Amino acid sequence: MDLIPAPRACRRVPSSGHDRLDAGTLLEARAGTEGVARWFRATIGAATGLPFPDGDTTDNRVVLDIDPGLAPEGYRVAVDGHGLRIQGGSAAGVFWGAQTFRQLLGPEAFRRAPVDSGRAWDVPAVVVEDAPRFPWRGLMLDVARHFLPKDDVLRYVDLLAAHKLNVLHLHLTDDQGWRVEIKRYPRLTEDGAWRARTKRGHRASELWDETPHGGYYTRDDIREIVAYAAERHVRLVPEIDIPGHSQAAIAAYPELGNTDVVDTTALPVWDTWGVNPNVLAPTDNTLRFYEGVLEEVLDLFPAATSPFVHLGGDECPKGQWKASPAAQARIAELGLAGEDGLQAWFIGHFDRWLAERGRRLIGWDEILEGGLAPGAAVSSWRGYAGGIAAAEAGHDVVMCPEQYVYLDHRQGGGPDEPVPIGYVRTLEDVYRFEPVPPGLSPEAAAHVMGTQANVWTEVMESRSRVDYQVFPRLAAFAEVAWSTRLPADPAERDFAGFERRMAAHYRRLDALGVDYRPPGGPLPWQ
Ligand code: TNX
Repeated sequence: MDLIPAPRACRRVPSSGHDRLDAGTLLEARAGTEGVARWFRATIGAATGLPFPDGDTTDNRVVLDIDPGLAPEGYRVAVDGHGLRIQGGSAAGVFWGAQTFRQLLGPEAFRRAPVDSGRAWDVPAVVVEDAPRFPWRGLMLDVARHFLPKDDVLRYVDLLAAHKLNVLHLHLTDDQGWRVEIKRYPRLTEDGAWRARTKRGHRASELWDETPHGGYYTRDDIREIVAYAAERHVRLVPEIDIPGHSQAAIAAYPELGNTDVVDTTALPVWDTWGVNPNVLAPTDNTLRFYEGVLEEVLDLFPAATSPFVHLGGDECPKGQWKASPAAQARIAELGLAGEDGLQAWFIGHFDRWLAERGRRLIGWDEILEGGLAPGAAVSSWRGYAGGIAAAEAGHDVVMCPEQYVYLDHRQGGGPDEPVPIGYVRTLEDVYRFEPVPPGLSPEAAAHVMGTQANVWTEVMESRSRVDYQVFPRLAAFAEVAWSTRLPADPAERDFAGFERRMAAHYRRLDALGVDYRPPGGPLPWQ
């Protein structure tokens, strides 16, 4: 059956006689599972061409049911002679069970229409019992460096859900583009969403693509993404990156920058990569501006599905603050510990501001510098160290060390690998990633909410290129994030066994139309 991610337990049972889907198969959606039933008909119904009418009058039926005795996201799929049952501890659990059920049906169940409408849909007689290891199983998409159109984001929600991943972190702003419409500051997208040209390649190349690049999500686009993700039990984490990585905002509203040391009216939306010196000025005007932005962000991303709001905090060079008399006066006036204190003051302000509105702040591990704000959670990207320090201090943590789960890094060492960023992270490297570092005390380990893979898109200008970088590594990552069966010691993980199961998973990805990197290496046209 080659399920990915591997479930906690899966056993074969004697065939029951009711382990086949056909035109007469009913779908009984018990209380609370109506959304899963909609997904089931729209997805498995479309792939099989079967109607799954509502009903409970025959044993030839699929039952969706919530069993509060199961873990919140846990599920049981039983094909054992009492109808086909998909039970979960919550609607989310039923949904993950339905995803497993789809894998049981074979790769054709991942298409959008039947390729052989006369075929039988046998379901193997099994009982699968399963529950995730971590509540935070995520992917970050950088839609700022290269805009990913709304339809592609919706498709990624489906791809995450198919791998039982439940967090999509959208990196919505950066030096090279602002991607979310903000009503009260229209220039953020009128000006800030467009750049004149794009640097091709990473460090090695000095070529620019002279074609303008841009795009942004309208408020209705965001609302659609939110509703679509909610139906698939994927939580969204919007990221508005401050106080660094902000040149697109400064290009649109020059007063946000350090105007006493740089002529910010001359700054364009940035057209190159790296760490940018043009950072936000530590003024009340900046705080009020971003409160205005965040009010709209909170309105667009409701608390129920976006309890966390990411405020970046990464890679903020302090040179302009050092040189700026206004910034130095601010440091003195507030009695802060130098420029690091100023960064902590920014983050601390919004930590309180978000808490007052029932949300939690999360930021990259640089927010530890100058003192962590009381409610803040940390995305640990520069290795484990920031995450360990935060967890030991009682803060929640998402482990996403670049050494394992940066999917912009190359997948192989060959010269023909299409994306040249930095280091090589193979499928096996990802499979051997352990989110909880050894030696963490049990209390600190309880603060590891989970893990996410990050996709920075400097050199991914198309959906196809993003697919190539994300897959197949996301399948290995999903197993790490979900499965309780993987040994904590990475050396003991059965990578060969995972690769054997991947043979079936590549057929699913083919049916889904994913442009993954083939096991033998890049395709000649990549
Ligand atoms: C570091 S990870 C960054 C990104 C880059 C990435 C490239 C992080 C919080 N900041 O701005 O895109 O490296 O790998």
